Amino acid sequence: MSENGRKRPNVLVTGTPGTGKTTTCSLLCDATGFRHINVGELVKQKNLHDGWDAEFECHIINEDLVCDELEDMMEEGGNVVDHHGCDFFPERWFDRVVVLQTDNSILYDRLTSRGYMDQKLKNNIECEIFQTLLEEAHESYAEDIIVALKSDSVEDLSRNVSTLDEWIKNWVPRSRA
Ligand code: DAT
Repeated sequence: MSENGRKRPNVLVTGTPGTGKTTTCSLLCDATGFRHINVGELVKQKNLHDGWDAEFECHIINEDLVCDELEDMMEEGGNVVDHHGCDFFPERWFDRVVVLQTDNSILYDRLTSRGYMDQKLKNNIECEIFQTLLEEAHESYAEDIIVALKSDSVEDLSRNVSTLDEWIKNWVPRSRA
């Protein structure tokens, strides 16, 4: 059991690129006043990486540097963390892990309009087909804190934000062990 003394919860929003993490997190943070931590942006801003991966066309994240950077904020609580991976964060950081999922044809259109092509497009579509992030979440966090939410439409988006907003408002801090 978590021995954390946070007064506000931390939520992780994960999923394949294009499933709507950043959009969902922004709206959720507008509604709750929580801090939106976009890990990809943070890595770029603070140089928390070990260079550029030409094959996958992304920065090679230095996971230790990211965790060091976030530790104090996570201890405080009140964070919504937005990232397309979830297996390198300490398990104790999160009270809720949300995996966004999108229908493949919808995701395909979102990623192509973002300019993804060839291998990068294929890798991301496969990531969604194989439910890679859901599996990663199940391997990394307790079953009862994980929730998979469909993110195909604007209706899904607003429902997901309301559901998470409601969950945050009803969250009760755990007492220290
Ligand atoms: P991610 O942060 O997972 O990469 P995003 O929030 O940048 O995704 O969203 C990608 C694009 O899709 C962006 O143009 C907004 C749109 N979008 C996201 N979620 C959506 C939803 N549930 N319904 C319709 N459009 C959505």
